[in-house]
Amino acid sequence: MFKRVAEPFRIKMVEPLRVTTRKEREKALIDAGYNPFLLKAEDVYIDLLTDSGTGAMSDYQWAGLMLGDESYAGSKNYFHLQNAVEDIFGYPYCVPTHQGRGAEKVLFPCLIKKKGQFVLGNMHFDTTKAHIELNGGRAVNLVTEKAFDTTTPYDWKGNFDLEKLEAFIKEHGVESIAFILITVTCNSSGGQPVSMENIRGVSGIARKYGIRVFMDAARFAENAYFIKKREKGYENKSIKEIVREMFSYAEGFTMSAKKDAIVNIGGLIAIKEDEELFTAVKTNLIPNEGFVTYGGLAGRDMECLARGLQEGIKEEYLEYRISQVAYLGARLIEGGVPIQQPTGGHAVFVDAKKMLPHIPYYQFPAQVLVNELYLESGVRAVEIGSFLLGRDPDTHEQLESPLELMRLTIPRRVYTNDHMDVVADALIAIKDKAFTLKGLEFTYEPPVLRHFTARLRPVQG
Ligand code: P70
Repeated sequence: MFKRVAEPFRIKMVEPLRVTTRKEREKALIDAGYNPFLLKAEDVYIDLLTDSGTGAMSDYQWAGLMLGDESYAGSKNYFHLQNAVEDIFGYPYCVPTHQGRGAEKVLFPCLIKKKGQFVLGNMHFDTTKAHIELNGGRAVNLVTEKAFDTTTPYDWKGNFDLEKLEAFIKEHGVESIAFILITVTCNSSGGQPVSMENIRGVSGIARKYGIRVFMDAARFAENAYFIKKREKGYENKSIKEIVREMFSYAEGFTMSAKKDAIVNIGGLIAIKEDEELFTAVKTNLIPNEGFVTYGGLAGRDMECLARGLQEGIKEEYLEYRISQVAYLGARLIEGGVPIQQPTGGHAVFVDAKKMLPHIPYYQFPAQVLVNELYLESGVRAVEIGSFLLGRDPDTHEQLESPLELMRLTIPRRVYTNDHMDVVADALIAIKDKAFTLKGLEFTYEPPVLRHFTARLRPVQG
């Protein structure tokens, strides 16, 4: 029996949900062109599209909103934020940004010096890849092959393949590499953690060749929790001690604070010791995001963020958080639904290739599953597979993703395990009729980032 962990909070305010009929959902999905990004949120019962900016703030964070110092320059909330960053990560230099991609847009041009330089990652998230490419760089994924075998559990499916990393550096030469970016946890491989040993290994190789290391820190606290639970020698360390060590191996980070810092909007760039780099960041921040002490956020947003960073590393919160995701995973495994194993930090990833083997990648099996889950139960998930991957920029051929996944992304402190049961029951019911489901084809396909606005229909005939 799975041991459920009760919420380490009680509920002070509620937001009613609307339950729709199947008929209403059928109409809503047709109106949305079979693309749940285009649904009205009020037509969704349980929204598992993303864990980004969808968390519930605490009473302490909401109280912080009233303490916003909305001065253009030198807001006291900026200094609270800076103190929190220094306290948790040990980095003295930081600036806020409006969200993660804002941080990427400001930092990356300071690091990519020549056109065509590589940015080596475990697995870059798509906005990250986009900002690398917009700055003339090339994004390279070097995640362990074990990540692509969903049925065999492995504790560290976010790890770099260190042999591949060193081989790549030797083959292409140090000059061709702009920097290394470690994404914790690794979103694209299933919210999977990177071990401390692996982070240390990456940093060792980087030091040997004189390459800089940065972190994509969106889910840093969930990664630290996995290290505490799974890695020998860390069981008695605090989350903060683990975070400190993780970040001691890097020179700086970008962060979408909409995840582990539990705010609805916000991002960060922080730097350990390179004052020259920090000056370049500040210079680039001003025309893009705003002055250095607000970077696209209101004073009140910075206060919530400073408080959220501290709440996000509390162990009793992380234990509840990770165990809720694991609970949904356990229910699905028990019901015979194939998922990426073990479950990750922020989401359960259902293997649609295994569940709908009769639908080829170019008819988007995971998107078919997302749509059927919505019809069955009003739950909205998101496709992470060939639909999201898109076409080869040169040949325009549809690319085949190594994994066809449906991501059930769990917002923080928002839903209960009873909601998780609704999701699990719906998917288990779908499993038995999966063979009747049909693939999808485009009726409208935008040229870039098509998955957000594309329109589809079931294949005809
Ligand atoms: C998600 C969202 C954002 C993200 C990330 C990592 C590791 C940077 C960013 C950018 C985006 C999303 C995807 C599908 C549906 C809705 C939203 N991830 N690095 O859900 O940060 O969004 O703040 O600019 O995961 O995974 P930001």
